[in-house]
Amino acid sequence: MKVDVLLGLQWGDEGKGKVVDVLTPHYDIITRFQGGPNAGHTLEFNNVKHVLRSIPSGIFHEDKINVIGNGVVLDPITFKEEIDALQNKGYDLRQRLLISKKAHLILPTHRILDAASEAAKGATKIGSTLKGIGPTYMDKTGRNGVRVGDILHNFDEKYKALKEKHLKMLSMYNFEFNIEEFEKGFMEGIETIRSFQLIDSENKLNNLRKTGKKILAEGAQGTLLDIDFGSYPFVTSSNTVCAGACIGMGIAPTNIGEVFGIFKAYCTRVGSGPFPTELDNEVGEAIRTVGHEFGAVTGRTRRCGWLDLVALKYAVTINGVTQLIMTKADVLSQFENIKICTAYKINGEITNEFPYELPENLEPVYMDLPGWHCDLTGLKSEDEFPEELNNYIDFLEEQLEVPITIVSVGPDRDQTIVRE
Ligand code: 2SA
Ligand code: GDP
Ligand code: MG
Repeated sequence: MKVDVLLGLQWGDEGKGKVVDVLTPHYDIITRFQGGPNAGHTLEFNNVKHVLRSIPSGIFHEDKINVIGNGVVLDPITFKEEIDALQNKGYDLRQRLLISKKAHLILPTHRILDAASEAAKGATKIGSTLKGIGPTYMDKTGRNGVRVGDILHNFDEKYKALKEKHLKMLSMYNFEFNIEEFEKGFMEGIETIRSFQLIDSENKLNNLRKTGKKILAEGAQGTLLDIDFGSYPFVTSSNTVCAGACIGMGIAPTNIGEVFGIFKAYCTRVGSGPFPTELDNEVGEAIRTVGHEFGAVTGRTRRCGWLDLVALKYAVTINGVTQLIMTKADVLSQFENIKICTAYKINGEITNEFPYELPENLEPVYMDLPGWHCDLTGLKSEDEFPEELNNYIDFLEEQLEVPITIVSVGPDRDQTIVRE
């Protein structure tokens, strides 16, 4: 049985959590394969909203297994917070959540290093979520990291050695910090992690796959934040693209099946970095207000802009997307006309290729499509789609050469339309 992957095609927050939850009944296992608590995956059902950080979005379905894969970086503090919050809501996850021993741990000093590094960068800061993601992946590739499996062996020794190294590094920054503030919660979180099944997830996943079990891998952040293909250096520190799913779970490329690429009917970005179609005006503000575009973790204002087809085509290619999922078309109902960026003009030259860098003088070339101008949030089937929305979908399918098989028209599970 092949493993399907669902991942973001833009700068994150495309609605991955919501759609993974909707697709979960078709699968046996849901996995996360990269990123960490920088992610905020929101899902809604029965009028309750849940925001997940490190736990896969299949967790609300009782009979499913959820796996935190080896490519994830896990913060014991936020993990315990997440577990406690879900337990308080009546969800006991002990039997349905498994954690890879090879996932790396985010230490309190990783968070402090993240904050110190951002403060030192000043105006050129990445706009990180300050969750310690970059420093943890640096220690992973630098071969200094502490892994979940170490909790079962010589944890204290490894923890102390890495903490000491970090304290030396921090002495080079002029940055005040209080490690005690985090350390108590960290040690409590380690005990929470210890109470779960810690496994060699690559073996478990491949064995399940071989016995016909269906696995869905859930991406975090988005393609344009990928460490290799995103708008470097304004990116996260992991491979968010489809190839990252192979690495982050131990699944061979030949065993990947469907690749669901999810995108908003417009674009958002949170944090620093170039954003060609950004609308730093009342139109962007209107999208933000209606779309509630604020960081699910940090509450930061998300920058908003029109759909960028140049970037989207790039993302479809890099990921080998086989099915597209479009979210938040309902947010555009307010507009008479909707713009789509179909090319970039750079130094007078028109290009359709996503360039090495997105220069400041880049001018988006737009085409206008008529808006649908009606409320989509109550629609139940594609037969009810207004003609203008059908035209918008047809145009994108033609340009991207991939079918849009799911259209989401609101944050709730029920506001999801599968196209035949
Ligand atoms: P980091 O913390 O090192 O990964 O930050 C590096 C860049 O990656 C961006 N990033 C994100 N972008 C969108 N959504 C993310 N998750 C949260 C959400 C964000 C929030 O769901 O809303 O609450 O602010 C996410 N995580 C990382 C980040 O903004 C930097 O540009
Ligand atoms: P993720 O990180 O990709 O899971 O996305 P986030 O949860 O960070 O942000 C997506 C936001 O949009 C959340 O608040 C969702 O509840 C909401 N959402 C998802 N799909 C739709 C949709 O089709 N329409 C509207 N209006 N909101 C949606
Ligand atoms: Mg998010």
